[in-house]
Amino acid sequence: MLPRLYMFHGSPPARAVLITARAIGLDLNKIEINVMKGEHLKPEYLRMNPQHTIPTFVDTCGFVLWDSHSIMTYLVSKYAKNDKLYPEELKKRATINQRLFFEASVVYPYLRKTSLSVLFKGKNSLDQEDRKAANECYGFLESFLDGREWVAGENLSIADYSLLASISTLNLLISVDEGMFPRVIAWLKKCEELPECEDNKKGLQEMSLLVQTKLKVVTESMLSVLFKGKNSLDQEDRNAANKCYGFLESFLDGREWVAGENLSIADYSLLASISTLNLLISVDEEMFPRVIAWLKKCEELPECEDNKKGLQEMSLLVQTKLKVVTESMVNHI
Ligand SMILES: N[C@@H](CCC(=O)N[C@@H](CS)C(=O)NCC(=O)O)C(=O)O
Repeated sequence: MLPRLYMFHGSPPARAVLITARAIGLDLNKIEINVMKGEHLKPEYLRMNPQHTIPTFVDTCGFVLWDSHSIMTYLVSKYAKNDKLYPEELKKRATINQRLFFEASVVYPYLRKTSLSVLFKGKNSLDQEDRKAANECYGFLESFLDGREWVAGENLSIADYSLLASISTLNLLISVDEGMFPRVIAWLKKCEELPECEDNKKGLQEMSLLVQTKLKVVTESMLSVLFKGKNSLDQEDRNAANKCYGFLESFLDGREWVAGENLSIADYSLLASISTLNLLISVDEEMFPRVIAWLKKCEELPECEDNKKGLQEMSLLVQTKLKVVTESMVNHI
């Protein structure tokens, strides 16, 4: 029996996992998911991955994991013959993780937004603002590659695979300017020559299959309130926030903490953002009782003291920006 990967080739994160699997010689049972037909929203998929993202990985023992970055680190740690692609040495690993999070939190959200607007929302030209944002991603990457062979150092790593999948896709929409970003261009070429990156080419051709509706992330709502003069929150904001709370509620189903029976850094990460989002759009206790209980439990942890301090500062700031400060008032607008 082979581990299963639910995927489609157009999906950059799925491609990053395919490249990793090929690099370590792991055969996968690839199961194509058609997002256009909503196959990722069917109950059997949601039972596996309530966040309904692609890719989702199911190991031979039944262990389910999603998010390409988590899957890649797991595959190398479990199946690779050595740790070259994800070294155990602390600082090397930390740098690779930083690049992976850069992909997850900076490049991919932007790529997703832009490709959706072009492919499905009728946007038929990319403007200066789009180019500026893409160039910002390319610029960061250019600086990571300054004096380095690969994005996280002297050796090829899973961070290269992750960034290759998304940067090469973004490059289809807004091409990398060779004069401005020569190292990015050289790195893209080098990656494309790697035999394990074959699957990326195939996926790039299927780019038009990129379809999804993206959650509005915490930062998006926050930025619009703090810096873009938004002074009330509407139903669309509430829907997006509730979607986040809903995912979290399902992660907490039958679990003490967000990733299982034990407290982990995933709780700290989610606590910081969810408690902040809660300032803007409060978590409804009836709809999300587990999230409320988890927030309370986290708040009692001594190490979460700094979170409270930050929340107080943030809450003052938000209150001065939002005309209406309480959720009940928002609901009555
Ligand atoms: N950070 C995630 C992103 C996954 C993601 O958003 N995948 C898209 C396909 S490229 C998706 O699942 N879209 C459908 C949806 O979000 O409902 C990862 O790296 O796996």
